Amino acid sequence: AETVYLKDYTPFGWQIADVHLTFRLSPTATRVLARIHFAPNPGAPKQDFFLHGEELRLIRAAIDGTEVTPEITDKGLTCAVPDGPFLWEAEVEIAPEANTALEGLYMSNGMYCTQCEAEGFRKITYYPDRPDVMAIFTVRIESDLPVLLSNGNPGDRGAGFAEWHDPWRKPAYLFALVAGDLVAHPDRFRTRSGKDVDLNIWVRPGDEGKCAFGMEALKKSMRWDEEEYGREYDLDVFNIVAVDDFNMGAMENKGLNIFNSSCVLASPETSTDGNFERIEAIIAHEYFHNWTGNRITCRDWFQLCLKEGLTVFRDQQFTADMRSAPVKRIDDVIMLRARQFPEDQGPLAHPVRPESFQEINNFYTATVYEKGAEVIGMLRTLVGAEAYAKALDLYFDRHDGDAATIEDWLRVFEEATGRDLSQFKRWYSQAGTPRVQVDEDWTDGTYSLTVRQHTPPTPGQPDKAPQVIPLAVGLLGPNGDEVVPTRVLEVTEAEQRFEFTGLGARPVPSLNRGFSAPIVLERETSRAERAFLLAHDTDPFNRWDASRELARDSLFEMITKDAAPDGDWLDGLQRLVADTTLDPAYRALMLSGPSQSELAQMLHTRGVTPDPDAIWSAAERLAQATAERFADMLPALAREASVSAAYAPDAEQSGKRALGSAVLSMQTRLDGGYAAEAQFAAADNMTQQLSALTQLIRADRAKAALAAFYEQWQGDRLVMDKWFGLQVGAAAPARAADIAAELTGHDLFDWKNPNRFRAVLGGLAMNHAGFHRADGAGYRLLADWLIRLDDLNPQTAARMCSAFQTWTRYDADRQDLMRAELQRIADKPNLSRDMGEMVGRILS
Ligand code: HT7
Ligand code: ZN
Repeated sequence: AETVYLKDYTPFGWQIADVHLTFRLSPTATRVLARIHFAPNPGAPKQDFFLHGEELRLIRAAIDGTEVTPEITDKGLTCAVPDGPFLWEAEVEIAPEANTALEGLYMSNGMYCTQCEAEGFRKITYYPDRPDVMAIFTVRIESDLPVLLSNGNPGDRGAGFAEWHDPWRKPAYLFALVAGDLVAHPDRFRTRSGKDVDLNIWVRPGDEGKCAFGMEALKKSMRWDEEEYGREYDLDVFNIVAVDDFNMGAMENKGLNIFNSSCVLASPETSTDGNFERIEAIIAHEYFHNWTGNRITCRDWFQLCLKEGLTVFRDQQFTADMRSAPVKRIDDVIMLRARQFPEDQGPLAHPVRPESFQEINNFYTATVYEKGAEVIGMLRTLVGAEAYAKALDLYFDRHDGDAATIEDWLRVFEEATGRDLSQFKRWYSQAGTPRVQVDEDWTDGTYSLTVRQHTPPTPGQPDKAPQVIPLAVGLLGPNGDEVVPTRVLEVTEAEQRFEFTGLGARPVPSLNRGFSAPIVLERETSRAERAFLLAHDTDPFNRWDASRELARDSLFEMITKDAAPDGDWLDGLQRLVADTTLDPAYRALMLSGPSQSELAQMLHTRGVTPDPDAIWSAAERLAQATAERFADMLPALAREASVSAAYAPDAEQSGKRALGSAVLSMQTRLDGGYAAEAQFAAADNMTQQLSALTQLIRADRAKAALAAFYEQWQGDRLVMDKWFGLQVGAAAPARAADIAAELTGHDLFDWKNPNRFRAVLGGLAMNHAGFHRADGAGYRLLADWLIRLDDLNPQTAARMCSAFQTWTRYDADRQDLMRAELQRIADKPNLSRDMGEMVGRILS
């Protein structure tokens, strides 16, 4: 397959004034008529007139009214065109019903919908399908379906048709169309300059009752963006549509966001607290794209982090403001370490701004999104909140309407602050997680820290230069008081020394507070010092991280030396969890141990080959020991966790329920499932119902509860995804692959639906010891299904290949088994470009 390089960027040879599209909808033979005014682009080199187009049947093409016969390949068409401006007309036929890849125009439960990012528009009509070609779109939809939607503001509407006009120039990836039998949950928002905006969440009849939360989240996002970033909404309407068949979470199409129904529909009975929080964040994320992504878009797909990193950073800030900032930071770092660190430390490592790709869909990664957001966070830490705001204002003023680059982004910071960001830019070009060693010295009342950094090699990047690392540091005195409040050390050299004077006694350092940089701290610290930080650190992130480190150390000893759990750590943990002045959500986080894949990663970095079964059994022993240790505290904690008010998915209540879930998990280890059965029977919300069901599965006592759950929820697609996913994800490792295999034969296992496919096969990949079962059954099952899915939906299949990305960490037998499965995928006839690239990189 062809590789595309950032260095080869060339502007398109023409500009587009306007695009008129007419859709005559039919499941098997939709006609798309395009009228596009092209004019030569004075800034571009001379080139052939090439329009992207895939899986299109060209009916007719004309230039300035004269029919033409372009040369057509499976990638697009070329055609001789006049020297000056011209009108391009084309009529094509497409079959949305046959589109199982869910890119372009496709059908989901009788509803037409589109997904054009990154390169789906070329499956709708011939077009320069690249983000730097921006145009004004006018759309006419002809169909008997009652609801016909597209981008922008509504125009004429009558029997069997509707027109839409988007006054803002946009790239084709932001185009959207929806047609179906839908009902609206309407509302209204008045912007701060007094403009009224009609808001709608469109859903299938029957789902109307699950829209209220999403609508509130949307209004909060709109207000927040005005208050925090000075950004106002810019159309008369904002529509959101819920779709059942969707490859990812949601899509920020201009004025017409399309959501995976799992990311917008919510009710207390069917959604967990975690679902509510995620929905609020995704609605915010897509809404924030209206400025960071839509008004200012990307010049090319290598600049994807320009919109995604920034928009993730903005949605993280939003959630921190709406809920608990420390809990949000810890959640985000857990996610980063679980998803981005393995990417950065394995064969799929790539820079936040990649320099080449075969299939851009493979680069919607944790590195581009989450590490991209960390890079923005570091920039803000380095320049300060005020300068950050000034730089953002300049960015919006200068680049509104542009297709911009990372260079444009960094330039506004340089101009707003007078800083030289050339070294900082390495965060965008160097892959890999920097390792930072810190040594301390205490001499004659001067405390010093010597910081050394290095970044291990990654594919194609053997040597790394030092990065700019904002290391937030605080110092604690021997009695636990903070003697030096948080200060940001700017580490720029491979080795650098920082001094602190005027201290009466040798302090204890609290390093990388708030996880100020996405690094791995390599520091030999005593358990006593970690326990001290667990007890005293004023930085909530580092207090949590100290506990996490102690848990990891204890598990390391348990796995490698069959040691007993660290009793001192459990003492410290008990003291913290008993502190009722602390947020229950924070205490619940303290009680959740490191995941098994995180432990595998820890063992690997410490030079030990991870044995998934040994990891699982150590984690079980530690959980049992923790439950026994906390036994006396459980009744008091359960009382504290109980909520008497009506269910609300807010931070306060969900924090209590999270603590309640942690208590139930310990209780189940002590009573074998008695309390969980009672909670399952009494639960009036999904959070408690599902946490009880999880514990019952873990206690191998879930038969009746699973049947009752099925009986109750078989008509609800989203809840049934939970039913499928949980049985595999929470299964005992020896049984996970068999259960997954059995569920793929269930009547309700619709493997063409990405949510259902991910529930079962993604659930298997998440069950660490289950997936890595020594006989290879987990690997085989996943590979079988990825091979099958590849013909239908390569994008989703390829994303799920990353389950194999850590294959070289494991023992020789498991490596052989995984390599064989990867090879089997690679050898599949007609393997998609998506899968070919992923498997090739993983095997390289
Ligand atoms: N910008 C979107 C990324 C995206 C996507 C979404 C749905 C289906 C396929 C997709 N390909 C790329 C989502 C976002 O980051 O907001
Ligand atoms: Zn996004």
